[in-house]
Amino acid sequence: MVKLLQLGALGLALSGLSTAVALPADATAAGPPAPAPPAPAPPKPKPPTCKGLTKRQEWRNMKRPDQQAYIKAQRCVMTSPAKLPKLKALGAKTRWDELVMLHQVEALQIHSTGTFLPFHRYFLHVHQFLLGECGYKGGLPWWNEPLDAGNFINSPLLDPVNGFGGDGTGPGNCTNGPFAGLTVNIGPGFFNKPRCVNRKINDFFSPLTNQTYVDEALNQPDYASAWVAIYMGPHLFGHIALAMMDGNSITSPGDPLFFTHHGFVDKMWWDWQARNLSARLTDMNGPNAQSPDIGFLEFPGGIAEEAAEQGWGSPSPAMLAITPDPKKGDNGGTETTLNHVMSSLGIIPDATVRDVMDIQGGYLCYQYE
Ligand SMILES: *[C@@H]1O[C@H](CO)[C@@H](O)[C@H](O)[C@H]1NC(C)=O
Ligand SMILES: *[C@@H]1O[C@H](CO)[C@@H](O)[C@H](O)[C@H]1NC(C)=O
Ligand SMILES: *[C@@H]1O[C@H](CO)[C@@H](O)[C@H](O)[C@H]1NC(C)=O
Ligand SMILES: [Cu+2]
Repeated sequence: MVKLLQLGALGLALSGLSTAVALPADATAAGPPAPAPPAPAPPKPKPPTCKGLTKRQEWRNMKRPDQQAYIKAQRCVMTSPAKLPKLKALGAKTRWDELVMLHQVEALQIHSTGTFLPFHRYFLHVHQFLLGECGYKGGLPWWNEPLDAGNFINSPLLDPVNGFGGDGTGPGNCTNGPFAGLTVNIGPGFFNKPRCVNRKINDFFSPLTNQTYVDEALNQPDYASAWVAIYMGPHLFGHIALAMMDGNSITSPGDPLFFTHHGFVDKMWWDWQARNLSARLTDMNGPNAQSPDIGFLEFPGGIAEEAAEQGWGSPSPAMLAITPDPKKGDNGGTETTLNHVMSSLGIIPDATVRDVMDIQGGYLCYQYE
């Protein structure tokens, strides 16, 4: 609880992130009316890059059969055998384990970094690919958390029949519903120990995902401040309020609910981008890997201290051997660029950050509604 209280204090400190919005000086104050400028040539229509857009709907707006089709495919991914020898060698037994292991192996380069948002956008795309292997053709669902802020416990997303199952109970905090009885073999931390799908809802922290905090993130003037505000704001507090997979930062994607939370996170980034698309389709920066002295922004101490304090352990030599170079594409620098290469360890081909900047840019073709 001490740790949670520290994080609560952090939430309060967050308000310091908000930036004063400078109002533009009134440029039309004086002078005679200027002659109307010649009408500019209409912009050339951009050639369409997407043939069709997949709709990502908020879970409760999906039709029942679509919800059930999603849950069925999700269960299929969780029970399909692993395919990739190098991930099997590290302990992945199912296709789902492979996805969770991807997040585990790259954990120290995809959190508290500029790559956080592009990587997790790519990660959702990898998830979509795996659901596709199991026959799912619809869009990924997302969770509009402000609708449930302060009352996650009663969210329709936690329905045991038409949702992801409810709050964890009993030893292990295992959830009921469609994922009860399934095993995740990856985590916690850098360990691999078979566990049930588990979570523990905390409505003391869920208010910190409400619209006030979303707006605060969306009002940031540039990517450098936006990714931090999203990461340390609704993203972090959603995780704390859900405590998915032992509340573990390294392997929380073991709970399928993770992907609805990260749909919400991805939508925040897109909504922020859409406020000034011409500038924000290329606005990218931030470290491409955690600094050893800082580690995860939300925990005190550096990587080594967190490994001990959080009980995460450290990546094994075998894990390190398959960990991608976090500088790949970045000209050997420590800053994330549009050419930064993101890897799914062979589940799908690598992609660059540039590929995922536009959710309708051709590599990705979806919209949020
Ligand atoms: C279940 O969740 C509670 C509250 O977060 C936690 O204290 C407890 O350790 C968890 N139990 C297990 C077995 O994970
Ligand atoms: C969000 O929660 C904070 C308290 O944590 C509260 O002050 C604020 O009014 C809430 N905003 C909304 C839109 O409910
Ligand atoms: C969009 O961003 C550019 C570059 O930062 C800026 O010059 C422009 O004023 C912005 N447009 C709007 C509508 O905010
Ligand atoms: Cu993550």
